Amino acid sequence: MSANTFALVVESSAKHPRPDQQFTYGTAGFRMKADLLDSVIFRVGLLAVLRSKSHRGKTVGVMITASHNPEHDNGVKLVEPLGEMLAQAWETYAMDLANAATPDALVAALNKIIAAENIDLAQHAAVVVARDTRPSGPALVASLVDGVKALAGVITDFGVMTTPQLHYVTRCINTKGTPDAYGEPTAAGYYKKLADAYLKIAKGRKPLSALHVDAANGVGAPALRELAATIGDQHLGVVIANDDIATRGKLNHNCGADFVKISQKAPEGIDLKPGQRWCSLDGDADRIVFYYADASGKFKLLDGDKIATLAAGYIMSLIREAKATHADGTPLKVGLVQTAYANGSSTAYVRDTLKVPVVFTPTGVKHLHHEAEHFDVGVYFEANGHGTVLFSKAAVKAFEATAGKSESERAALEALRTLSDLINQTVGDALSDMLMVEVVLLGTQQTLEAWDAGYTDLPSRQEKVKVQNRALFVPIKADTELAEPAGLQDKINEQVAKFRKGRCFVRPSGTEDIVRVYAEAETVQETEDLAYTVCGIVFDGYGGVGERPAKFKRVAA
Ligand code: G16
Repeated sequence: MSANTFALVVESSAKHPRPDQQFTYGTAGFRMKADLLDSVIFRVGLLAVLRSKSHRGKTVGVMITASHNPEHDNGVKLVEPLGEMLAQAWETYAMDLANAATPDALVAALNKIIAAENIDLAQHAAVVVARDTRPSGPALVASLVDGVKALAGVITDFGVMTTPQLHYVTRCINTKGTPDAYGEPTAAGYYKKLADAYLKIAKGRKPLSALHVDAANGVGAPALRELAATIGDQHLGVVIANDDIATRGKLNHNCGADFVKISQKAPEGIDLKPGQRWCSLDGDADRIVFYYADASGKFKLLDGDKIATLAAGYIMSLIREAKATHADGTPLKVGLVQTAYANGSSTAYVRDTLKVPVVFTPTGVKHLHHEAEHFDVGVYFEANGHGTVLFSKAAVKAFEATAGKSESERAALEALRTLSDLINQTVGDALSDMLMVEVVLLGTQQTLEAWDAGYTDLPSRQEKVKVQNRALFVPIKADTELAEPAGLQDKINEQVAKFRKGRCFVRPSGTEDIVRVYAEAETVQETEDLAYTVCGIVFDGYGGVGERPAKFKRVAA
């Protein structure tokens, strides 16, 4: 393609100069300090147009969010036409565009993608965008619009939405008028779909006590308010805390799902009383964790692993009750997908008690989602509360085709059909997951304590170590080991061997400029010893920067 074809790209890109910085498409897209992102997002606009053209004009989604990260960060991720995360081959293209150092290099990178993907530039292209509540969002949407227009794409701005809502509308737009129509491509359509499904199950059941929701001072607050209003308070009582999206600096600050999971305590400023039911969303409402205080006031966490086991156990019991099978009588394949962060007790419970196969993938819902698609019912959750349950077309067909011989069989089939509408099929969704948990607890009239009693978590600890260059840490074996830096894995193994039920791994974060250290052991003390020893090894020997945290242990030479 001649440079003339890209005259507008070159002209517009001059308004979005690239800082001297290397950009990586990480666990959840590009993510960093918001003031570094202008050029990246302009170029993501170019890429989104090419992705849409490569899908013969289907609409592609772009979400501007840094999710659980601090308010001054922002980020961007691309969404495929059916709502999945961007295909991995295109992540490389995204990086090629973001890192092109000159206008000529940018045009060359565009031409490379066009040739490799055999793209017809005359093809129509459509892009939808939404953003979370970060103050940097509107300017970054403007950068994206410039990029999309520079390649003559059409863009629709959905304003402030949760990340899962953007995934939902993208799928709705692309399936509208087809047998796979997913719903109305609007926020109102999203609330109605979830509310209708929830009410089918909840109506006529004894309501549970109010659910207190920490909305991380993010977009989940207004979204939940809309959803709860659509459902009606006689069927779902919610009390929303941390719903201040107007005051700067509050988003995710000492609150939200990530804070609660990592610090293993309630958000600051809330009064957690025994008998109350609580959950926390993250900044873009794609993660959720639950918690309560036991009779002695002790904080108890129900994380993504607990949500996965609750969902898998419930759906398995419905399938058994409904006697749902494939048309040829073969059983539906139920499976659970976890990452290295899954608590060892949860994996044992799923395998030994629920008798459900478990598969492991590297961190990042994009990996878990694809693995879950191999099952008829694929339950996937990261321990951090990010996940969903996928129903294959064959499973949905089985629920629809099975008549049900008894009242209880028919009720179980109806519940399964309804769950496949209630549970977001595109991506992990805190609001949809919240309703899924409520439905299970309603069905069994379980308290959070009773849910928690299924298995006892091994003590675990997750820490961050700031290093000079996290790219030097190369994870393998679904993040459970490091291939590089040479020798570090042996040092970790040596420490792990000293602890009962010890397990520990180190991996570079794909969303923050740090490496993460995860440890598990028989007791809290042993877990802390293992975690802080490995943190010390990484900090002292592998480029730790800044002040050395006092809790990091030193290993005698
Ligand atoms: C994103 C990903 C998650 C991942 C998390 C942390 O979550 O979608 O799958 O677990 O980042 O990733 P890392 O450990 O690489 O920093 P979110 O909620 O921030 O979009």
